[in-house]
Amino acid sequence: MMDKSAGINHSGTTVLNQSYNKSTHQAIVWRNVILFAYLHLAALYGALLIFTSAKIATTIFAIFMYQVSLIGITAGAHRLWSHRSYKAKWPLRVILMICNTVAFQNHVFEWSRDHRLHHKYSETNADPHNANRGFFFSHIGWLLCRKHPDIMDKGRGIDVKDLLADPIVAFQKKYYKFLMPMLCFIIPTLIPVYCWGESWSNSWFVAAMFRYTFSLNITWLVNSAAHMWGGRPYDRFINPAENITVALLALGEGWHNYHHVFPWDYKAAELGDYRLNITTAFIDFFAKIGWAYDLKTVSADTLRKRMERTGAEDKELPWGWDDK
Ligand code: ST9
Ligand code: ZN
Ligand code: ZN
Repeated sequence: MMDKSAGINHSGTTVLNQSYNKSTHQAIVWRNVILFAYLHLAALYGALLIFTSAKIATTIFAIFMYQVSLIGITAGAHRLWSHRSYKAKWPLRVILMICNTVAFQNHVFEWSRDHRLHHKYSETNADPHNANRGFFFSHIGWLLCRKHPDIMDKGRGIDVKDLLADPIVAFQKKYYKFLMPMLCFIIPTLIPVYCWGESWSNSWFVAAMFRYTFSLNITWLVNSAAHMWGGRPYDRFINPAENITVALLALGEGWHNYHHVFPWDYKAAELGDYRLNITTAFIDFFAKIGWAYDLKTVSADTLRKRMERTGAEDKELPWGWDDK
């Protein structure tokens, strides 16, 4: 059932009560507070080890694994499974599922269900990481407390049948408790030790703790920074913004004003500039060999009309516009 205060904004997003209802108590989950505190302290120690005792191969490996894991989020959970912005044959879906498991951001089913909710009820209590509650909440705070009741309520109306119908998503969901520790923590710790003689401690703190915590924070920046800072050339009435720094770090996911206006575009950006959108290069490569197909995008005419109707009045141009 729709709230009495509900309406539709310019992006077709359902708008509920925009302000956070402080009377709803969301209990703090102390287990998560402790685990995330450990994770961040361990990551800081890992960063110190990078500059003191870790082998260069271990640092390169950590950077590589960060990119691999984020591709599983950007090209996998996000552009493929949450938005169906392109189709992928089963070998590519298997690769993406493996990369996604390395990222440990919950399995694809949970990630995509919550992400569809984020788009439909942006910046409301039904948005899991409601940016109207500030930087801390939208960045990490939402993972430290119980979900707002509106999330369960509105979440029941989100169609997730397509996700469960994908046997690769169902397989990952079923075996996540085994696959996730193996791929996110155990194997990335074993490789540096057995392949180039790294110490156990350096391997754990750099290739597992630092790499994982860094990847999480980059992803969370899309929810926090890219919902606050940047230009709004496509829709000036919404918070999501074009954030170059986030785009660079998050493999092309910082063009968030565009993405919230046109979530079905496989580029998640207007421009297909590979330098600031590695994920698009990845999908285009697989399209060339036929494993990715039916890539959806937005016509120049639709784009122009939308910018004229709702774009920022100062017509601030997105980065790289001149390259067109
Ligand atoms: C992590 C996730 O970090 C990061 C996601 C980032 C998302 C970014 C998205 C925006 C970016 C856009 C561009 C993307 C590009 C990415 C860039 C990358 C470079 N609908 O959850 P529970 C029901 S994870 C319907 O336990 P609690 C359901 O029955 C880090 N129903 O709620 C559910 O059971 P089940 C590692 C829903 O108890 C039940 O409620 N992971 C919905 O309030 C209980 O659900 C962690 O640290 C819904 N939407 O607990 C774990 N939701 O699921 C963190 C729930 O079985 N999470 N239900 O069907 C937790 O510990 C808990 O979820 C909690 C809430 C404490 C936060
Ligand atoms: Zn968003
Ligand atoms: Zn999205």
